Amino acid sequence: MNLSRRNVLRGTGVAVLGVAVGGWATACSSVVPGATVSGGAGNLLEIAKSQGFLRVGIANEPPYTQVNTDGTVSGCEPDVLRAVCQRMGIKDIQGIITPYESMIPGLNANRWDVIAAGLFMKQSRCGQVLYSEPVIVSTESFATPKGNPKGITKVANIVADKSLRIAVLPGGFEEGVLKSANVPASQQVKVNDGRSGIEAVKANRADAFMLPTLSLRALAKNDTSFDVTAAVTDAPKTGSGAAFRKTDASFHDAYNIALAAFKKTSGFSDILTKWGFDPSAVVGVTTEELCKTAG
Ligand code: 6CS
Repeated sequence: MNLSRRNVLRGTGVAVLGVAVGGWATACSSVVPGATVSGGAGNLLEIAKSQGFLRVGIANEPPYTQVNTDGTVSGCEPDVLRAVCQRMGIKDIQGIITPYESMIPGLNANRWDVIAAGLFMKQSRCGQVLYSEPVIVSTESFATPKGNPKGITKVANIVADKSLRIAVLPGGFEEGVLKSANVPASQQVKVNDGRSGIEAVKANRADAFMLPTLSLRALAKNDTSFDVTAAVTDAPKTGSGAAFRKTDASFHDAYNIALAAFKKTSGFSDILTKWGFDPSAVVGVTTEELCKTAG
């Protein structure tokens, strides 16, 4: 099987495993041949080295993750993961696209062996996986109709006006922010991805769509029909890194050592800058700090 960077599979919220066919997966019930299904036996590094790839749970939400039309996996987090894996003797990564809410369950069910998707750190997630040290720090924003007619710039606006409807991804960090602010489900419009969130605003099914600032700006590059607010000041700082199973602590520790060395190279700052992230923003930020975020 061609394990070039063209291998991308599509996972869903259910136990879907695919056979990589050098591009988009076709769902089937069998385990993917050559999958690093380490089974949590703690030997992930050996398996990944011998098979030449690590299976990674991703979304497709530039600039955090991006699946190109030729099937290559990119985006800030997969590019950093690939570079660090190569420093560890693992040739490449194989992406499986899955919703954010399925990333941790899929990891712990051995459908993939790492998450590198901008799955922002917070208490509930940090309790279920082992996050590497952070790779990116970023912010949240709202997409609104042109001119932001309802003046939505903060979570507090949504709390104060019960008529406002906010689109969010199910199980996403933004849903957790609204939940922490006691915004009822009746004010939340669940959408599957960035594009459908924008469509919900354009169709007036939502008054705004909450997503990371850089993701909304990426969507706005191809669609000038909506506005993107400045960073939401009453949402927590978001940050993420690779996430591993708790049973892969030895891989996690080795990854952190390789990541720390990579962060000192221009290769790290080049990747972040290429995708629009500020490499200096993550300096001094720790997983311990980001895992204190409520939710
Ligand atoms: O961590 C999350 O759940 C959020 N992360 C990104 C990169 N996009 C939306 C998602 O809700």
